[in-house]
Amino acid sequence: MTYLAKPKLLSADAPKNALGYTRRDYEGAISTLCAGCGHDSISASIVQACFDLDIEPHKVAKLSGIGCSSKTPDYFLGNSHGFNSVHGRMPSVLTGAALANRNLLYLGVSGDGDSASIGIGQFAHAMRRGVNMTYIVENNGVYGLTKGQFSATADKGSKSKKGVLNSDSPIDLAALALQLGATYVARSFSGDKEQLVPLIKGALRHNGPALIDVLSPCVTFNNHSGSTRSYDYVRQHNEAVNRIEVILPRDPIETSYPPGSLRRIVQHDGSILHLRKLDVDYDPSDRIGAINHLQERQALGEIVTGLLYVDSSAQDMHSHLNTVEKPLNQLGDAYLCPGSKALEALNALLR
Ligand SMILES: Cc1ncc(C[n+]2csc(CCOP(=O)(O)OP(=O)(O)O)c2C)c(N)n1
Ligand code: SF4
Ligand SMILES: [Mg+2]
Repeated sequence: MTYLAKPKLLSADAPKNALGYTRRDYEGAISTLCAGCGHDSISASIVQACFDLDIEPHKVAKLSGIGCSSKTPDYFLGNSHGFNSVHGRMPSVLTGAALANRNLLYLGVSGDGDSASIGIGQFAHAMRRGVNMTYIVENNGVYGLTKGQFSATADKGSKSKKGVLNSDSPIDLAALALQLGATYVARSFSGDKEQLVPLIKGALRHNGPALIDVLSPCVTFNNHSGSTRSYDYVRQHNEAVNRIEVILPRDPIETSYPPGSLRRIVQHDGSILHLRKLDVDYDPSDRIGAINHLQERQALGEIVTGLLYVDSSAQDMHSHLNTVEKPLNQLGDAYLCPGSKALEALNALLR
């Protein structure tokens, strides 16, 4: 039952972060998803990333659409702001919230149906407008909540649980985000926490639209042979281009990677992404190269994961629109009603 809070039984030596919080302080209600659902592992990775980054829970706004994936914000960050919107509409609701108050950290959680089917237009505009958000798609290739119909990310030729072949071409949300102007694009797998947690951390510290497409098997409707979103299939076809480590400005810069295999990227807030290259030719600052790489490898049946693209000097929607720094609900009367003289001058400008 989602309204049942988790019991707060804690061992006295549970690790605490710099704010004095334990991991439990970043958790939410008890999950009602099927046991083994990939989405629960993503929730656990979000909890870990926020704990590690010492994020104040009340500074986070988590928004979602409709679907099993979109239910998950109830299961993490129980002390944060949350809004469960309409199917496919999370990006516009989040954009509005971000425009009204830029002082929160925006986390959008969605499904492949929510983002690539009904919400594809909203997804596209959030990416191209530069909304400063971490956008996580929990991608299982099906509409889990409505019992397993193919979604728009399902591979052509993949088989449903009942043996029906999907005849439509898939939408690759990471490739689309690259084309639309997202400034941090990654792909990962719910079963690879070691890869996913740092990717979420890097996205949360990024200034601009950060998309993480996370392959997240649906154990109930899409985990059979013939599916290209099953645990076995993703494990067998996963080709990571790099592994990242996120170092905050306060942390000592230590790394166990041999220097030749390392690339260092400084984000706008001073955090450092250490990228251990696994594919020597892969360059995560080359947008076109990233698009080509995804398409080439997809044609070979590979699932490319890792940090696919990052623009560390990205500007977000607020700087594009030159918006006011203060949250709108904190603007006083004097600012909002500058008086009749100022209004006359403004009207004169528009005549
Ligand atoms: C406007 C509207 N159309 C259709 C639905 C029915 N519906 C609910 S969830 C869903 C699909 C969810 O799929 P996805 O986003 O992939 O999430 P998953 O359950 O797979 O995590 C659909 C079609 C709805 N709730 N609202
Ligand atoms: S139906 Fe699929 S996506 Fe939904 S909770 Fe169950 S395993 Fe997860
Ligand atoms: Mg889905």
